[in-house]
Amino acid sequence: MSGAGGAAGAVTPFVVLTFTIAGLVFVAVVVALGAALSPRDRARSLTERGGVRAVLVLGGIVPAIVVAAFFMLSLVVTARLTAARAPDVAVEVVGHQWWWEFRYGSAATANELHVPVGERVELRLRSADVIHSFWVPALQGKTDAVPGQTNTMWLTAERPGRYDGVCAEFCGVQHAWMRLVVVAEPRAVFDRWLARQSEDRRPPSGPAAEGERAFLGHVCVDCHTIRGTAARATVGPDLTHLAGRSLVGAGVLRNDPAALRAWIDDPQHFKPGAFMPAVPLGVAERDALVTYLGSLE
Ligand code: HEC
Ligand SMILES: [Cu+2]
Repeated sequence: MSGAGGAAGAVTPFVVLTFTIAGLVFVAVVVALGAALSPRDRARSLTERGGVRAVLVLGGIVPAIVVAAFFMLSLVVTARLTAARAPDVAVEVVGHQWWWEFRYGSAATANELHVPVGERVELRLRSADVIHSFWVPALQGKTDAVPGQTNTMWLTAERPGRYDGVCAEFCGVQHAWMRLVVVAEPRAVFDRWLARQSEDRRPPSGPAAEGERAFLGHVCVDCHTIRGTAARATVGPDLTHLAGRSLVGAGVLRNDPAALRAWIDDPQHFKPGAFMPAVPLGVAERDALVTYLGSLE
């Protein structure tokens, strides 16, 4: 058991305590059973042995105290999990078949959730299609993203690092490739990242400018947004700062030029059934496109 989040930190000691007390009770019951079965006592009745009082105390009062104590403690732990403290950062999370959209105000990104270390991050979960479930085991329990409703959860990453997450509710053929990563970084790094994400794309030059023309001249523009250009569609991930992400296709590929080329040539090879078609492109055009996408930092 290794938790790295505020929520996991509250639950882990409770789980350990529960198992410890349950273990002690188990041992006590086995010892009492052994004593009750001892042959020299068999001849006498339960009443003669003072058994009625023992049953009342050990079988009634003591368990009542233990259960009541657990109940109180679970209320305290639950209160820690749901404490109505104002969040430091709020992110809108939208589950799509089969990728995650993360919106920070006007900035949008995909599959890579940046958070500042040690701060309380509120996630407002929605779905664009079917039921998904957002789960980053090291940080927090899972919460469903349900169409037509907003579910709220929160998490806090106590240590900087990358924490893997998945969709935990079967949502169609590519459910298994609906992964995500939480990147927890110091506040200053997070602020720089967020400021960058909120900007439009930097106007490209050279082959990248050719790539932008190719992007805008093909159907890419019907599904994707690149802020600062005419591409404003929201069927697929926002690509404005694609080059700053480590994953492509919700974890199916790492983000590098070779992988981007392969993805654009044939997304269906990597994610059969995903809602991005292979778009017929000339080789020069495709390579310019990859250069362009690689420049979108
Ligand atoms: C019919 C809509 C559609 C069209 C057309 C389309 N895409 Fe996509 N694209 C998507 C969807 C949906 C995804 C997410 C796939 C997934 O991960 O399941 C995606 C993913 C991507 C990704 C990976 C983004 C990420 O963060 O994982 C890139 C890069 C991309 N598309 C580029 C392009 C380019 C370039 C074109 C034009 C040649 C294009 N797309 C055409 C819908 C489309
Ligand atoms: Cu899903």
